[in-house]
Amino acid sequence: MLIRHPADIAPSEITDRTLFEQRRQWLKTASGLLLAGSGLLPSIAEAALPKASKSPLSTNEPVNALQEITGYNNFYEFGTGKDEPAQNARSLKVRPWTVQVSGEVKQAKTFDIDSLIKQFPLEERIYRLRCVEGWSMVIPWVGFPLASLLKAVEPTGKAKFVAFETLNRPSEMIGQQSGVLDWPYVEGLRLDEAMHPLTLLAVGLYGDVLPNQNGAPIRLVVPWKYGFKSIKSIVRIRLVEALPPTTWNKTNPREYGFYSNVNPEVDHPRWSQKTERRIGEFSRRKTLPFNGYAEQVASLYSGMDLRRYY
Ligand SMILES: Nc1nc2c(c(=O)[nH]1)N[C@H]1C(S)=C(S)[C@@H](COP(=O)(O)O)O[C@H]1N2
Ligand SMILES: [Mo]
Repeated sequence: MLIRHPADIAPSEITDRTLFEQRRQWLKTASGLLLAGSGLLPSIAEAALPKASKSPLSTNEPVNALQEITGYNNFYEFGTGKDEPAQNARSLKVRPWTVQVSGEVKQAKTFDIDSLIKQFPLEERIYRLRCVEGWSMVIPWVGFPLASLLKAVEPTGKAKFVAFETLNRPSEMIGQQSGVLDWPYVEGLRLDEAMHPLTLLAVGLYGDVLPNQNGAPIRLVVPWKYGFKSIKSIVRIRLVEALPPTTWNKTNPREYGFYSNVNPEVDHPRWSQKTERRIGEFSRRKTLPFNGYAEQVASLYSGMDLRRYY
């Protein structure tokens, strides 16, 4: 179900947010802490995020319900079924966690996730997410621009692309015990795409820490590209000179290119991309060029043949 809300109320402030607050409050009580200490509850109380400011880059479309966002996922490290990540990702340990940023930079750094969350001011960004399979959601992310992190390591003049890597830990990521994809999952962006103000590193959603199935503790969100570009549970980011390999392009190059900008004019070889189903809705809606972000990002691709560079 979609939650309807007046444009002036952030969706994270209603309904599901109230549940989060209640859970947090309850964890602060003696019995709550006792249970949390016994490992019977997730450690939400310790892991709460600093306050996020509201971003003007948000869409004012109604957001999807928390249960939809956390119950219908693509995260092949935890199985290929939409409901499998919610079950299987519980085993993922997201602390300690570091993100190594290296390559063509003046200041290679390894960031501890908790200091990273404190270092960069958090924003709430409500974005549309369009999966290449033909469904979409509206998700209230919490995060900071990838550009902030990249500026902190000072890319050299040789840096042209950014390569991302997901954790490789088959003991906790049971999907990695199968050969359904080449592990670890890798993705990439051109440097100007990576530096674009819309490109987000998300550390939360609905005002709280990222659920494991959504890519905890830190994942990329590139709202004008098909969902698979938004790589989850990132441990490594490298600035590189040459176009980096990407998981879905390696798996099926005819169907998945490097750019993967949302484009209703370019059909997937096995289906049309002209329409999509917003999760929670019955009838399909039109897919917009660049997922509705054309005004902000189309200029990144001026002069490029987007049929060739799909
Ligand atoms: N590491 C990793 N990242 C991934 C995926 C995956 O299987 N593994 N699936 C992608 C796909 S196809 C989509 S549509 C989005 C889904 O994000 P969500 O589950 O948070 O909605 O994550 C992307 N990131
Ligand atoms: Mo997807």
